[in-house]
Amino acid sequence: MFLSEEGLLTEYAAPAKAAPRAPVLDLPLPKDFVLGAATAAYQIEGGAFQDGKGPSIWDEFSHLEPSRTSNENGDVACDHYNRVAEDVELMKSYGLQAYRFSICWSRLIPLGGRNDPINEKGIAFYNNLIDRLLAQNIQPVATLYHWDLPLELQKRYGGMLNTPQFQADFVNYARLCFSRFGDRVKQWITFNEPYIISTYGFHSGILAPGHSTSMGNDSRTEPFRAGHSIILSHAAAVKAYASEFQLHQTGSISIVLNGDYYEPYDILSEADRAAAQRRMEFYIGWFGDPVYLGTDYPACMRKRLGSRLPEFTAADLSLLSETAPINSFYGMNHYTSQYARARTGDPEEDDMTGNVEELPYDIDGVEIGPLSGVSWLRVTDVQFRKLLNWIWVRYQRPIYITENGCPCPGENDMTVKEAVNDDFRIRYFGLYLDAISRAIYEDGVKVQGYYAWSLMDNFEWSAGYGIRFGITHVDFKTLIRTPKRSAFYLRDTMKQRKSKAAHAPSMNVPA
Ligand code: GBH
Repeated sequence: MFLSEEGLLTEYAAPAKAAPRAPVLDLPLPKDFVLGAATAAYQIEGGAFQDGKGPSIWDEFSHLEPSRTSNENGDVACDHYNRVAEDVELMKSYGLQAYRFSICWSRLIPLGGRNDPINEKGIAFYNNLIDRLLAQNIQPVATLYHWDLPLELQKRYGGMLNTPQFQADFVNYARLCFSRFGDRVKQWITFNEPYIISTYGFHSGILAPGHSTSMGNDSRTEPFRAGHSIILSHAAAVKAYASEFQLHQTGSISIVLNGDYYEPYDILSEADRAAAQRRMEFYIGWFGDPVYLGTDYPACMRKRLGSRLPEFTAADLSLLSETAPINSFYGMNHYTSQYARARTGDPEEDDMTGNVEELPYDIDGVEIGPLSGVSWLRVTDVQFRKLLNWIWVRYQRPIYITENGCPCPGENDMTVKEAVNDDFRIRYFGLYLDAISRAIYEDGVKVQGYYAWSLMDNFEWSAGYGIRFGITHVDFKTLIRTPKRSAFYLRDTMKQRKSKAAHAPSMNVPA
């Protein structure tokens, strides 16, 4: 076991060097474990100019010249906006019990702000989706913000760079969603992946609004300002939900954090072991500590970032500590893991990592896992189990896996016939579900659901349509949907795993 910089006991098992990958065992899962699939509005809906929708920062970003999204955009995407009935039928055939989607803010409030008009046609679209889901007994899980800020708010006051304005507008939008959909939506997620929003939106500039030092922005401070706005807007929305809606609507609310697990590059190096812990605190603790513990940013961030990191006022801290316990689950997006190596020398002036180098192999050159169809994603199911433990120990909340999945190697160059035989993805799902089973039954971690990313191939942000995460193949010329075998694997393995659960050792949940 290791101590992090501020002395928190954080690591459970000794890091394993790339062990040979085990076969999928279809290990048991609890009877009430929830199988779902996930999507995001801009990635699937299309209908970008339909029925009074206002533009979002993604409508602008995906039309920039030269293109920053692989010469593609989400104007049509999967045309889900016009194909809801068909898509809900697909979900039904996959035996899904939950569907996680995101709401496009600028469909409901085209200009986005608290004094701007509401677009009833946008509300009607989500009402129809929700009602169709419930008619098939599929639980709607709604994310309020999956990256598509109303463009007007970016222009009006800089969006997330203006904390009080953004917070007020976000809470107004959240209230609208709770009041219109909360009679039927019982699991709410405020923000998807604040780390990615902050770092990719305001540091590397790979995602909208595309700020970076090379574009003339201040990437030393902007990511942390954006993150600060997200945390405080989340907390204010949670407070609004708890005080105005939760009593009669009886739903739950939380945030979704993503993050890799980091193994030390050199297990024998104390500096690398500390670097691995620090990297996770800079990634996950940045948001997890204020949101779930109701405390300040991790001590290692305060120490290393100095004035780059905004301060919470006394009122902010009391809002955070008041709302922390209301976040009744931990929403985890997780795909892969890496090795962390302590950098020597001073960090870059806009460092986001705690001065840590990230690598796919360790000191012996052993790769952390097999490469999928995208360069940043390797199959690392062993580390997934470790991350589940890390989160459970630190935040003590039941976990929902709100996204997990991968593209198969070479998938985008395949014919439909080849693509539906997605053995690589099936194996990935199988191993990651086995890891969940071990975390539950061997480690005592509470994991309550698994939402595969993604229901269908879709607009993969800066990568355009070339990277396919779907359990459904989408032909982007004809928009024809074809189920991949992994969709039925998920349905069937879930049944099998749950029937084994009766014989599984009882859950040993630590106090
Ligand atoms: C999730 O982000 C998103 O929530 C979802 O919308 C997305 O479709 C899904 O993952 C699959 O990517 O191009 O090498 O710079 C996961 C975090 C952040 C991981 C951006 C990939 C790009 C790496 N992602 N990152 S790179």
